[in-house]
Amino acid sequence: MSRLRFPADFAWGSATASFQIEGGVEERGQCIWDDFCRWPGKVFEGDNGDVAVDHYHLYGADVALMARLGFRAYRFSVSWPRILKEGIGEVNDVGLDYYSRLVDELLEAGIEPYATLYHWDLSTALQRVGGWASRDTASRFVEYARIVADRLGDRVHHWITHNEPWVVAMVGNLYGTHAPGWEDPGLALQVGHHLLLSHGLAVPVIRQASPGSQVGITLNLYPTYPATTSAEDLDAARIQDGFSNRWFLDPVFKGHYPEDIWALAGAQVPRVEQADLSIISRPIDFLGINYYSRHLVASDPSGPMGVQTLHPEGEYTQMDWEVYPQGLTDILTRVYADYSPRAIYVTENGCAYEDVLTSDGQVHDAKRTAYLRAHFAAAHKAIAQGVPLRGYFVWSLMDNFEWAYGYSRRFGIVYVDFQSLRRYPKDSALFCQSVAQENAVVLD
Ligand code: IFM
Repeated sequence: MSRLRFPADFAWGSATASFQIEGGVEERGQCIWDDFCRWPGKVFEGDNGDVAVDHYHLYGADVALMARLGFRAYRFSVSWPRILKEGIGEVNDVGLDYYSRLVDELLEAGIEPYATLYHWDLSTALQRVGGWASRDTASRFVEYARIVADRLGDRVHHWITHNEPWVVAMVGNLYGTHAPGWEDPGLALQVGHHLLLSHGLAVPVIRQASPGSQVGITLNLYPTYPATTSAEDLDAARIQDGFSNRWFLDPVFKGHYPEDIWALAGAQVPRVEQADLSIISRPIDFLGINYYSRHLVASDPSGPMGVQTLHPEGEYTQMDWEVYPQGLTDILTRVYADYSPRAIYVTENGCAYEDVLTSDGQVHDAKRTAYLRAHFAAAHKAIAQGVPLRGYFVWSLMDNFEWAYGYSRRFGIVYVDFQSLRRYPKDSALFCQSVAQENAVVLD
């Protein structure tokens, strides 16, 4: 048995996002996910976020639950259309007050708030005038960021501008399986550029409104491995890595898009104005990494970008994502070696499995516990190799709306009965409690 101790001030937390948990639809403006849920066939069984798990009303009990579970940090997102119903214009004080109360409640419970400003719920009104395809949306985002940071910035000391801009750009505008649902490569790359621009523009504004705070961005990253050591497969891995990882990492940390992928994009490259990349690469305080799985790829001239993604033998979650803890060590060490962020947080990691609630209110989710234990250990390995990893947020605190999968995928360490909305900590929550309390992971 070995016991892996984490650094003294390591932030153990859980993560959520506004649209996925809040509900409270009547007190916010309409967003693109409200629309997407009503687009027939796009979201499992037409599920929607009107009630979600009603965190908007139950946040007090949820914060108390987090405190009981021993978490000292919580990553949540602010819903832009709850602050500005049309994305711009009059401030909805009810919405700002809500987040202010949430933050107070967290601090009283000894939980440090980590606020994400954009986790995918763009106002429908802004989408009607182009959404992220319009450069103007980047400026609107900065106005919104200023309003939130002005109000919460005395108490929130960690800010994340965007969650997974790759997913927003590509899944929403290239694959069409997320809102707004388009399938246009040029549009996707333009959206990605405007997301990055809005990040860079917002960084100094947040710092000004929230002095002394730490500001960063969260990227979903995939360590990418070639199936063989052939030159063709190595090339396929380089391309896949460039598309999934470097396309966002390079602009943020190096001030340019990766040349190889830029060339590959041909006529689809985004319109970039002269100062954009120096704005996008303004120094940040930390990088958030969301890690779920890896890419294993081979060369395939008939595949997209000449790449085929393989499905190796192994263990998979209900999302059909391979369980690959070593990938977390690899992506952390690689990102630190290549980009030297000042600090890194794992801002999301977790898994969906088919959980069963027993008649006595328990969920014995041994697979999730094993998944988390192995990934915590993988993070520890990276710390031992010198990576400045400062915290780890489990996705997710509780079962919630899993985007196109609706309520059919449970990522929570707390089970939610979607009818009664009652919460039941799963065995994995008790495991996380012991890790957070002891600041250590025990391996058999
Ligand atoms: O639920 C999502 C979250 O909103 C963003 N990262 C991945 C999670 C699981 O799919």
